[in-house]
Amino acid sequence: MRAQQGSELEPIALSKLGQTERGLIIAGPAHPPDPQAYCRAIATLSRLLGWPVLADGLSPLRNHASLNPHLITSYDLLLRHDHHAQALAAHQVLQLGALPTSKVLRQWLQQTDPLRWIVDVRDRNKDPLHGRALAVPWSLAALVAALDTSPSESLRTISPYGQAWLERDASARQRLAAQLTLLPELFEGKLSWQLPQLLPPETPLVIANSMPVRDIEWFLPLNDTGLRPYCSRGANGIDGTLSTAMGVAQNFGRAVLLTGDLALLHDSNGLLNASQRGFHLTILLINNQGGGIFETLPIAAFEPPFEAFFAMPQTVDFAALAAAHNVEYARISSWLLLQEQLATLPDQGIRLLELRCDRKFDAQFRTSLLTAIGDFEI
Ligand SMILES: Cc1ncc(C[n+]2csc(CCOP(=O)(O)OP(=O)(O)O)c2C)c(N)n1
Repeated sequence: MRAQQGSELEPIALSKLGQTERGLIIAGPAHPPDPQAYCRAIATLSRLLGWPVLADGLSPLRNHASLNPHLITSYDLLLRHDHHAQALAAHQVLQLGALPTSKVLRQWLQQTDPLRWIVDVRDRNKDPLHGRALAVPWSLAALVAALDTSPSESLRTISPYGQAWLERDASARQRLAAQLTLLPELFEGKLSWQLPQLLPPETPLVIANSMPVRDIEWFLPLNDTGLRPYCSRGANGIDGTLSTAMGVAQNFGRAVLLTGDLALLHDSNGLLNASQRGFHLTILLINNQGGGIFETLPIAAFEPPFEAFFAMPQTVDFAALAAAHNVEYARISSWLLLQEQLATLPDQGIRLLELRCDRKFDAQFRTSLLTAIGDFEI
Protein backbone atom coordinates (compact mmCIF):
# COMPACT_ATOMS: atom_id res chain seq x y z
CA MET A 1 0.00 0.00 0.00
CA ARG A 2 1.28 3.49 -0.81
CA ALA A 3 -0.75 6.32 0.68
CA GLN A 4 -0.92 9.35 -1.59
CA GLN A 5 0.44 12.74 -0.58
CA GLY A 6 -2.28 14.82 1.00
CA SER A 7 -4.86 12.04 0.85
CA GLU A 8 -6.57 10.30 3.74
CA LEU A 9 -4.71 7.32 5.12
CA GLU A 10 -6.07 4.34 3.24
CA PRO A 11 -8.76 2.69 5.37
CA ILE A 12 -6.94 -0.63 5.51
CA ALA A 13 -3.84 1.03 6.97
CA LEU A 14 -5.78 3.10 9.46
CA SER A 15 -7.81 0.16 10.64
CA LYS A 16 -4.80 -2.13 10.99
CA LEU A 17 -2.50 0.34 12.71
CA GLY A 18 -2.67 -0.26 16.43
CA GLN A 19 -4.56 -3.53 16.20
CA THR A 20 -1.94 -5.18 18.39
CA GLU A 21 -0.55 -4.50 21.80
CA ARG A 22 2.86 -5.64 20.57
CA GLY A 23 3.51 -2.34 18.83
CA LEU A 24 6.40 0.08 18.86
CA ILE A 25 7.10 3.60 17.70
CA ILE A 26 10.63 4.15 16.41
CA ALA A 27 11.62 7.81 16.26
CA GLY A 28 14.67 8.40 14.09
CA PRO A 29 16.81 11.51 13.50
CA ALA A 30 14.80 14.75 13.37
CA HIS A 31 15.47 18.48 13.45
CA PRO A 32 11.99 19.97 13.80
CA PRO A 33 11.70 23.75 13.99
CA ASP A 34 9.73 23.39 17.21
CA PRO A 35 11.25 20.44 19.11
CA GLN A 36 8.76 20.64 21.97
CA ALA A 37 5.74 20.47 19.64
CA TYR A 38 7.36 17.53 17.87
CA CYS A 39 7.96 15.69 21.17
CA ARG A 40 4.40 16.39 22.32
CA ALA A 41 2.99 15.03 19.05
CA ILE A 42 4.94 11.79 19.52
CA ALA A 43 3.80 11.57 23.14
CA THR A 44 0.22 11.83 21.85
CA LEU A 45 0.83 9.07 19.30
CA SER A 46 2.30 6.90 22.05
CA ARG A 47 -0.79 7.43 24.21
CA LEU A 48 -3.23 6.89 21.34
CA LEU A 49 -1.61 3.60 20.40
CA GLY A 50 -0.50 2.50 23.89
CA TRP A 51 2.97 1.86 22.43
CA PRO A 52 6.43 2.79 23.78
CA VAL A 53 8.88 4.90 21.75
CA LEU A 54 12.42 3.92 20.84
CA ALA A 55 14.14 7.31 20.82
CA ASP A 56 17.21 7.73 18.62
CA GLY A 57 20.09 9.82 20.00
CA LEU A 58 19.57 12.18 17.04
CA SER A 59 15.93 12.77 17.93
CA PRO A 60 14.94 15.67 20.20
CA LEU A 61 12.94 13.20 22.29
CA ARG A 62 15.75 12.22 24.63
CA ASN A 63 16.35 15.85 25.50
CA HIS A 64 12.71 16.62 26.36
CA ALA A 65 12.21 13.49 28.39
CA SER A 66 9.54 14.72 30.77
CA LEU A 67 7.16 15.31 27.84
CA ASN A 68 6.90 11.57 27.27
CA PRO A 69 6.98 8.84 29.97
CA HIS A 70 7.29 6.03 27.42
CA LEU A 71 10.75 6.61 25.97
CA ILE A 72 13.27 3.81 25.46
CA THR A 73 16.96 4.59 24.93
CA SER A 74 18.73 1.25 25.55
CA TYR A 75 17.22 -0.70 22.66
CA ASP A 76 20.59 -1.50 21.09
CA LEU A 77 22.03 -2.73 24.40
CA LEU A 78 18.99 -4.88 25.17
CA LEU A 79 18.49 -6.39 21.73
CA ARG A 80 22.05 -7.78 21.75
CA HIS A 81 20.69 -10.50 24.02
CA ASP A 82 18.47 -13.24 22.63
CA HIS A 83 16.14 -13.43 25.61
CA HIS A 84 15.31 -9.70 25.40
CA ALA A 85 15.19 -9.78 21.59
CA GLN A 86 12.67 -12.60 21.61
CA ALA A 87 10.54 -11.34 24.48
CA LEU A 88 10.35 -7.87 22.92
CA ALA A 89 9.60 -8.90 19.33
CA ALA A 90 7.03 -6.50 17.85
CA HIS A 91 4.13 -7.19 15.49
CA GLN A 92 3.78 -3.61 14.29
CA VAL A 93 6.12 -0.63 14.11
CA LEU A 94 5.33 2.99 13.41
CA GLN A 95 8.61 4.40 12.13
CA LEU A 96 9.03 8.16 12.16
CA GLY A 97 11.60 9.25 9.57
CA ALA A 98 14.78 7.31 8.88
CA LEU A 99 15.90 4.42 11.05
CA PRO A 100 18.38 5.06 13.86
CA THR A 101 22.01 4.10 13.16
CA SER A 102 21.96 0.96 15.35
CA LYS A 103 22.92 -2.14 13.38
CA VAL A 104 21.54 -4.31 16.18
CA LEU A 105 18.12 -2.67 15.86
CA ARG A 106 18.12 -3.03 12.07
CA GLN A 107 19.05 -6.72 12.26
CA TRP A 108 16.37 -7.36 14.89
CA LEU A 109 13.78 -5.70 12.64
CA GLN A 110 14.89 -7.84 9.74
CA GLN A 111 14.73 -11.04 11.77
CA THR A 112 11.41 -10.36 13.50
CA ASP A 113 9.86 -8.69 10.43
CA PRO A 114 7.07 -6.60 12.00
CA LEU A 115 4.68 -4.71 9.73
CA ARG A 116 6.13 -1.20 9.54
CA TRP A 117 4.43 2.08 8.70
CA ILE A 118 7.11 4.55 7.63
CA VAL A 119 6.01 8.12 8.16
CA ASP A 120 8.10 10.45 6.02
CA VAL A 121 6.91 13.31 3.84
CA ARG A 122 9.87 12.92 1.49
CA ASP A 123 9.14 10.94 -1.64
CA ARG A 124 11.97 8.42 -1.83
CA ASN A 125 12.76 4.83 -0.94
CA LYS A 126 12.59 4.92 2.84
CA ASP A 127 13.27 1.35 3.78
CA PRO A 128 16.90 0.23 3.59
CA LEU A 129 15.78 -3.11 5.05
CA HIS A 130 13.35 -3.81 2.17
CA GLY A 131 10.94 -5.34 4.65
CA ARG A 132 7.15 -5.29 5.05
CA ALA A 133 6.86 -1.52 4.96
CA LEU A 134 3.98 0.82 4.14
CA ALA A 135 4.88 4.35 3.06
CA VAL A 136 2.89 7.06 4.80
CA PRO A 137 3.98 10.35 3.18
CA TRP A 138 2.27 12.43 5.83
CA SER A 139 3.43 15.01 8.30
CA LEU A 140 3.44 13.98 11.92
CA ALA A 141 0.68 16.48 12.65
CA ALA A 142 -1.54 14.98 9.94
CA LEU A 143 -1.04 11.49 11.31
CA VAL A 144 -1.82 12.56 14.89
CA ALA A 145 -4.96 14.31 13.67
CA ALA A 146 -6.06 11.24 11.69
CA LEU A 147 -5.58 8.87 14.63
CA ASP A 148 -6.99 11.27 17.18
CA THR A 149 -10.32 11.70 15.43
CA SER A 150 -10.75 8.10 14.43
CA PRO A 151 -13.68 6.71 16.42
CA SER A 152 -11.90 3.40 16.89
CA GLU A 153 -9.05 5.07 18.75
CA SER A 154 -9.24 6.26 22.31
CA LEU A 155 -6.54 7.09 24.80
CA ARG A 156 -4.96 3.88 25.88
CA THR A 157 -2.68 3.01 28.73
CA ILE A 158 0.68 1.61 27.80
CA SER A 159 0.41 -2.05 26.85
CA PRO A 160 1.92 -4.86 28.98
CA TYR A 161 4.33 -5.31 26.08
CA GLY A 162 5.25 -1.62 26.38
CA GLN A 163 5.70 -2.07 30.13
CA ALA A 164 8.13 -4.91 29.47
CA TRP A 165 10.21 -2.54 27.33
CA LEU A 166 10.08 0.23 29.92
CA GLU A 167 11.14 -2.02 32.81
CA ARG A 168 14.06 -3.48 30.91
CA ASP A 169 15.13 -0.07 29.67
CA ALA A 170 15.07 1.38 33.20
CA SER A 171 17.27 -1.48 34.44
CA ALA A 172 19.71 -1.03 31.57
CA ARG A 173 19.95 2.72 32.14
CA GLN A 174 20.62 2.19 35.85
CA ARG A 175 23.31 -0.35 35.11
CA LEU A 176 24.94 2.02 32.63
CA ALA A 177 24.92 4.89 35.12
CA ALA A 178 26.47 2.63 37.77
CA GLN A 179 29.32 1.78 35.39
CA LEU A 180 30.01 5.29 34.14
CA THR A 181 29.41 7.61 37.08
CA LEU A 182 32.70 7.03 38.84
CA LEU A 183 34.80 6.04 35.83
CA PRO A 184 37.89 8.30 35.99
CA GLU A 185 39.24 7.47 32.51
CA LEU A 186 38.48 9.78 29.60
CA PHE A 187 36.41 7.06 27.94
CA GLU A 188 34.82 8.38 24.73
CA GLY A 189 31.42 6.90 25.57
CA LYS A 190 31.33 8.66 28.93
CA LEU A 191 31.56 11.99 27.13
CA SER A 192 28.29 11.27 25.27
CA TRP A 193 26.69 10.07 28.49
CA GLN A 194 27.73 13.22 30.39
CA LEU A 195 27.07 15.92 27.80
CA PRO A 196 23.56 16.88 28.99
CA GLN A 197 24.98 17.47 32.47
CA LEU A 198 27.88 19.50 31.14
CA LEU A 199 26.38 21.73 28.45
CA PRO A 200 24.15 24.76 28.96
CA PRO A 201 20.45 24.16 28.15
CA GLU A 202 19.40 24.07 24.50
CA THR A 203 22.94 23.89 23.17
CA PRO A 204 23.03 22.93 19.48
CA LEU A 205 25.30 19.85 19.33
CA VAL A 206 26.80 18.78 16.01
CA ILE A 207 27.82 15.13 16.08
CA ALA A 208 30.42 13.72 13.71
CA ASN A 209 30.07 10.41 11.95
CA SER A 210 32.14 7.40 13.03
CA MET A 211 32.03 6.69 16.79
CA PRO A 212 30.52 9.98 18.06
CA VAL A 213 27.13 9.31 16.41
CA ARG A 214 27.16 5.77 17.75
CA ASP A 215 28.21 6.77 21.26
CA ILE A 216 25.39 9.32 21.31
CA GLU A 217 22.91 6.60 20.36
CA TRP A 218 24.23 4.14 22.95
CA PHE A 219 24.93 6.48 25.83
CA LEU A 220 23.07 9.81 25.64
CA PRO A 221 20.69 9.59 28.62
CA LEU A 222 17.16 10.91 29.00
CA ASN A 223 17.29 14.54 30.06
CA ASP A 224 15.37 17.78 29.96
CA THR A 225 18.05 20.14 28.74
CA GLY A 226 16.58 20.71 25.28
CA LEU A 227 19.95 19.83 23.73
CA ARG A 228 19.66 20.11 19.92
CA PRO A 229 21.45 17.24 18.16
CA TYR A 230 22.57 17.56 14.51
CA CYS A 231 24.34 14.99 12.37
CA SER A 232 24.74 14.65 8.61
CA ARG A 233 24.18 10.92 8.26
CA GLY A 234 23.83 11.00 4.45
CA ALA A 235 26.43 8.53 3.22
CA ASN A 236 27.99 8.59 6.72
CA GLY A 237 30.86 10.77 5.51
CA ILE A 238 33.45 12.31 7.77
CA ASP A 239 33.90 15.15 5.27
CA GLY A 240 32.60 18.66 5.87
CA THR A 241 32.05 18.08 9.59
CA LEU A 242 33.66 21.27 10.86
CA SER A 243 32.03 23.45 8.20
CA THR A 244 28.63 21.95 9.04
CA ALA A 245 29.20 22.84 12.69
CA MET A 246 30.15 26.38 11.65
CA GLY A 247 26.85 26.62 9.78
CA VAL A 248 24.85 25.42 12.77
CA ALA A 249 26.73 27.86 15.04
CA GLN A 250 26.02 30.67 12.55
CA ASN A 251 22.33 29.77 12.67
CA PHE A 252 21.98 29.60 16.45
CA GLY A 253 24.75 32.00 17.47
CA ARG A 254 26.58 29.17 19.24
CA ALA A 255 27.18 25.43 18.93
CA VAL A 256 29.33 22.57 20.14
CA LEU A 257 30.92 20.01 17.83
CA LEU A 258 31.67 16.47 19.02
CA THR A 259 34.22 14.96 16.64
CA GLY A 260 37.01 12.44 16.19
CA ASP A 261 40.47 13.54 15.08
CA LEU A 262 40.29 12.28 11.48
CA ALA A 263 36.89 13.86 10.87
CA LEU A 264 38.17 17.20 12.18
CA LEU A 265 41.36 17.05 10.13
CA HIS A 266 39.44 16.11 6.98
CA ASP A 267 37.91 19.60 7.11
CA SER A 268 40.47 21.55 9.10
CA ASN A 269 40.42 24.35 6.50
CA GLY A 270 37.02 25.13 7.94
CA LEU A 271 39.06 27.05 10.51
CA LEU A 272 40.12 29.64 7.91
CA ASN A 273 39.19 33.10 9.16
CA ALA A 274 37.56 31.43 12.16
CA SER A 275 38.56 34.22 14.51
CA GLN A 276 36.46 36.68 12.49
CA ARG A 277 33.16 34.85 12.89
CA GLY A 278 30.34 36.49 14.78
CA PHE A 279 29.29 33.31 16.57
CA HIS A 280 30.75 30.81 19.01
CA LEU A 281 31.82 27.22 18.35
CA THR A 282 33.40 24.86 20.89
CA ILE A 283 35.04 21.86 19.25
CA LEU A 284 35.16 18.82 21.51
CA LEU A 285 37.93 16.83 19.90
CA ILE A 286 38.26 13.17 20.79
CA ASN A 287 41.84 12.57 19.80
CA ASN A 288 42.27 8.82 19.86
CA GLN A 289 44.96 8.91 17.20
CA GLY A 290 43.07 7.57 14.22
CA GLY A 291 39.85 5.81 13.37
CA GLY A 292 38.58 4.12 16.52
CA ILE A 293 35.68 2.69 14.55
CA PHE A 294 38.00 0.26 12.80
CA GLU A 295 39.09 -1.36 16.07
CA THR A 296 35.96 -3.51 15.99
CA LEU A 297 36.72 -4.98 12.56
CA PRO A 298 38.37 -8.42 12.27
CA ILE A 299 41.32 -6.74 10.50
CA ALA A 300 42.24 -5.10 13.82
CA ALA A 301 43.82 -8.40 14.86
CA PHE A 302 46.30 -8.23 11.98
CA GLU A 303 49.36 -6.10 12.61
CA PRO A 304 50.66 -5.13 10.14
CA PRO A 305 48.71 -3.76 8.26
CA PHE A 306 46.03 -2.54 10.72
CA GLU A 307 47.68 0.54 12.23
CA ALA A 308 49.13 2.02 9.06
CA PHE A 309 46.34 1.26 6.62
CA PHE A 310 43.15 1.17 8.70
CA ALA A 311 43.51 3.06 11.99
CA MET A 312 45.77 5.69 10.35
CA PRO A 313 47.14 7.41 13.46
CA GLN A 314 48.22 11.01 12.89
CA THR A 315 50.67 13.18 14.79
CA VAL A 316 49.14 16.61 14.36
CA ASP A 317 49.88 19.08 17.13
CA PHE A 318 46.36 20.44 17.69
CA ALA A 319 47.58 23.29 19.90
CA ALA A 320 49.74 24.45 16.98
CA LEU A 321 46.88 23.99 14.51
CA ALA A 322 44.65 26.13 16.72
CA ALA A 323 47.35 28.77 17.11
CA ALA A 324 47.81 28.93 13.33
CA HIS A 325 44.16 29.95 13.03
CA ASN A 326 44.01 32.19 16.11
CA VAL A 327 41.75 29.70 17.80
CA GLU A 328 41.70 29.19 21.57
CA TYR A 329 42.99 25.78 22.65
CA ALA A 330 42.86 23.78 25.88
CA ARG A 331 43.92 20.25 26.64
CA ILE A 332 41.31 18.50 28.78
CA SER A 333 42.84 15.93 31.07
CA SER A 334 39.98 15.30 33.53
CA TRP A 335 36.19 15.30 33.70
CA LEU A 336 36.36 18.13 36.23
CA LEU A 337 38.31 20.31 33.83
CA LEU A 338 35.78 19.60 31.10
CA GLN A 339 32.93 20.51 33.43
CA GLU A 340 34.59 23.87 34.14
CA GLN A 341 35.17 24.58 30.45
CA LEU A 342 31.61 23.78 29.36
CA ALA A 343 29.60 25.35 32.19
CA THR A 344 29.15 28.50 30.12
CA LEU A 345 29.82 28.94 26.43
CA PRO A 346 31.45 32.17 25.25
CA ASP A 347 29.44 34.41 22.88
CA GLN A 348 32.12 34.59 20.22
CA GLY A 349 35.22 32.87 18.90
CA ILE A 350 36.21 29.29 18.22
CA ARG A 351 37.60 27.01 20.95
CA LEU A 352 39.29 23.68 20.50
CA LEU A 353 39.13 21.39 23.55
CA GLU A 354 41.26 18.30 23.07
CA LEU A 355 40.57 15.10 25.00
CA ARG A 356 43.29 12.56 24.39
CA CYS A 357 41.67 9.16 24.53
CA ASP A 358 43.13 5.67 24.30
CA ARG A 359 41.75 4.14 21.13
CA LYS A 360 42.42 0.51 22.04
CA PHE A 361 41.28 0.78 25.65
CA ASP A 362 38.12 2.61 24.61
CA ALA A 363 37.23 0.08 21.92
CA GLN A 364 37.64 -2.86 24.28
CA PHE A 365 35.90 -1.16 27.16
CA ARG A 366 33.02 -0.07 24.94
CA THR A 367 32.56 -3.58 23.55
CA SER A 368 32.45 -5.19 26.98
CA LEU A 369 30.20 -2.44 28.37
CA LEU A 370 27.71 -2.75 25.51
CA THR A 371 27.43 -6.48 26.15
CA ALA A 372 27.32 -6.28 29.93
CA ILE A 373 24.59 -3.65 30.28
CA GLY A 374 21.80 -5.80 28.83
CA ASP A 375 23.06 -9.00 30.43
CA PHE A 376 20.35 -9.43 33.08
CA GLU A 377 17.23 -11.49 33.58
CA ILE A 378 13.93 -9.85 34.35
C1 LIG B 1 34.67 11.27 3.36
C2 LIG B 1 34.93 9.96 4.04
N1 LIG B 1 36.12 9.35 3.91
C3 LIG B 1 36.37 8.18 4.54
C4 LIG B 1 35.41 7.60 5.31
C5 LIG B 1 35.67 6.26 5.96
N2 LIG B 1 35.75 6.43 7.42
C6 LIG B 1 34.69 6.15 8.21
S1 LIG B 1 35.01 6.40 9.80
C7 LIG B 1 36.60 6.86 9.48
C8 LIG B 1 37.53 7.20 10.60
C9 LIG B 1 37.08 8.35 11.40
O1 LIG B 1 38.02 8.61 12.40
P1 LIG B 1 37.76 9.67 13.51
O2 LIG B 1 37.09 10.87 12.93
O3 LIG B 1 39.06 9.93 14.21
O4 LIG B 1 36.68 9.01 14.48
P2 LIG B 1 36.71 7.66 15.36
O5 LIG B 1 36.60 6.50 14.41
O6 LIG B 1 37.96 7.60 16.14
O7 LIG B 1 35.49 7.79 16.21
C10 LIG B 1 36.85 6.83 8.12
C11 LIG B 1 38.15 7.20 7.48
C12 LIG B 1 34.16 8.27 5.43
N3 LIG B 1 33.18 7.78 6.18
N4 LIG B 1 33.96 9.44 4.81
